[in-house]
Order: sequence, then C-alpha cells, then structure tokens
Amino acid sequence: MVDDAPGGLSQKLAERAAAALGRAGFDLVQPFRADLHGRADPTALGLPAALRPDGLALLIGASRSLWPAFAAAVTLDPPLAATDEPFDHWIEKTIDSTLGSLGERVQLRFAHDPPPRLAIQRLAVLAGLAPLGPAALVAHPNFGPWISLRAVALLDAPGPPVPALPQLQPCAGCVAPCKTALDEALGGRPLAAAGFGGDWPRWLGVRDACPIGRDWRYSEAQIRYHYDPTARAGVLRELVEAAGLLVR
Ligand code: B12
Ligand code: SF4
Repeated sequence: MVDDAPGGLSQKLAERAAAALGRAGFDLVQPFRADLHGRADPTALGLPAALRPDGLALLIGASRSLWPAFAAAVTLDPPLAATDEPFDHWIEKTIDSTLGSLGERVQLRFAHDPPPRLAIQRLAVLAGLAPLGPAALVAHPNFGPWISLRAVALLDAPGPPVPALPQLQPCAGCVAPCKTALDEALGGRPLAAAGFGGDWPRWLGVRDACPIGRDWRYSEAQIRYHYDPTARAGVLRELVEAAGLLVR
C-alpha cells in the first residue's frame, strides 16, 4: 500500500520495524538511506550492495534493555548458552526473525561479522543516531555510551528522502572525561588488536566517566559478560540455573 506523503511508506515501515525490534529488546533503530545520500561510500563502510540504492536501511542497536531479552531467551532455551558466542548467535536469530515477519526482503550485516568489518560507529554518526565521542564510543543523548550497535538491515523499500541532521549531543561542549579515562586504560600502549585482558575494570572506567546515561549503566551480569572473558561461562551458568529454578 503506497502512502501519499513523501517518504510516508519508508517511515511507516521503519516504524513497524522499530516497534517489532523494540519488543525484542533492540530499542534503538535509526533509519537512513542505503546510498547515504552520496555523503559517503557505503561499500567502503562495509555495507553490501543494496537491494535498491535509494532503499531503506535501519541501524539497529540497543540500550541495556537487550540483556533481559537475552536472559529470557536463555531461560526459555537453555541449550542456547552452549552455542558458540551465544549473545551474537541470539542477536542474529532474533533480528532475522523479527524483520522477516514484516514481509519485506531484507539483507543483514552484523557488527560482530568478521572482517571486512561493518563500520557501524561511522554509520551511526552518518545516520544521525549520535556522535562518536573522543574515547571511540558512540554516545547517545539519553543513554550516553551505554549503548551497543548491533546490525544494519537493508530493505527492499524506498528510503528516507532527506538525510538526517547530524546529532551533536551529548558530546558538543563536554570536557571529555571519557578521553582521560581512555588514556589511563591505554597507559601509553597502542590499542591491542585483540582485547584488553585483565585490565577490563579500567576499560569500564571509560564508560563510567561519562556524565550522560548513568541511569542506563548495564547490569553487573551484562558488564561481566561483555568485559571479562573469564567471567562469561559463569554468567551463562547463572542464567541457566535461574531457568532451572523457574521451571521447578
Ligand atoms: C574490534 C573491536 C574492538 C577492539 C578494537 C581493536 C582495534 N585495534 O580496532 C577492542 C577489543 C579493543 C574493542 C574494545 C571495546 N569495544 Co569494540 N569493537 C570492535 C568491533 C567488533 C570492530 C571495530 C572495527 O574494526 N570496525 C570497522 C572499522 C572499519 O570501522 P571504524 O569506524 O574505522 O572502527 C574503528 C573503531 O571502531 C575503533 N575501535 C573499536 N573499538 C575500539 C576501542 C578503542 C579503545 C578505540 C580507541 C578504538 C576502537 O577501531 C576501529 C578501527 O580503527 C566493533 C564493531 C564494529 N563493527 O565496528 C566493536 C565496537 C566498536 N566496540 C564496542 C565496545 C562497546 C567496546 C568495549 C567497551 C568492549 C565491550 N566489551 O563492550 C571496548 C572498549 C571501547 C572503548 N572505546 O572504551 C561497541 C561500541 C558501542 C558504542 N557505543 O560506540 C562496538 C560498536 C560493538 C557493539 N556491538 O556495539 N573493540
Ligand atoms: S564524556 Fe563527554 S565527550 Fe565523552 S562520551 Fe560522554 S558526553 Fe561525549
């Protein structure tokens, strides 16, 4: 069904997608046009060739609301915890099935896909979601740095007719305590190619330094899962054990 208003079709589809994704835990959905209105080369940012160049694209992310949704999925399906990278696996399955239910053709790329990487932080800036702060974290006006960026979906429907205005809040004018915390975490060393090991509390300090979004800090379980690889199995075990208690 075609809407009379310019961009009405894509707006309605984006709203339906955002509502469905929100129910699944993905409460950040930023629509943009697959060709980025010519402001950057989509291929260079890791996007696949779009179903249509002027098509609707959705940048999908989440606040801490994603963790209870994942925990509930493990509760309903404990074997999920035994898969490789259960969180990423669940994200793929959930976004795929949620968008599949809209009845449109969809192409997906995930932030955790192997190289060539999806430059999802730069896409978040170009799509007008939020600015990239000086500590290399995208900081949302409401949630601050307590967000994750998970996927981009390309749909076979027209995209927004005009580009979004760049979002400058909350970083514009901030004295950037996050950058001081990042420098402390790096300790003068180059950013290691693979993780940050036992130094993870210092890395957590980068997010904790931001004055925005403190009410949206992740739960301790989510923090341990994402930051401390040695704690991950224990966090999953706790979720599975909680599932056992619930079904008893
Ligand atoms: C690899 C990676 C890392 C590596 C970076 C190694 C390196 N030399 O590049 C390591 C393991 C260090 C890392 C650490 C963290 N990361 Co990281 N990381 C990624 C990942 C999977 C790929 C980055 C990439 O190559 N992008 C593609 C290139 C082409 O795009 P780009 O814009 O040029 O990317 C650059 C930046 O992303 C930057 N970068 C990525 N991570 C970090 C971390 C630091 C400290 C710095 C300085 C730069 C940096 O390096 C990239 C290459 O230069 C992205 C997801 C994604 N697809 O982008 C997540 C991602 C950027 N990371 C994320 C997060 C949250 C973290 C951590 C907090 C850890 C965590 N467990 O949650 C930490 C600390 C980050 C901080 N600034 O405090 C989030 C950021 C969310 C946001 N609000 O912006 C992302 C988007 C993942 C997600 N699903 O949300 N990360
Ligand atoms: S501390 Fe300031 S500059 Fe850093 S992410 Fe937060 S608002 Fe942006």
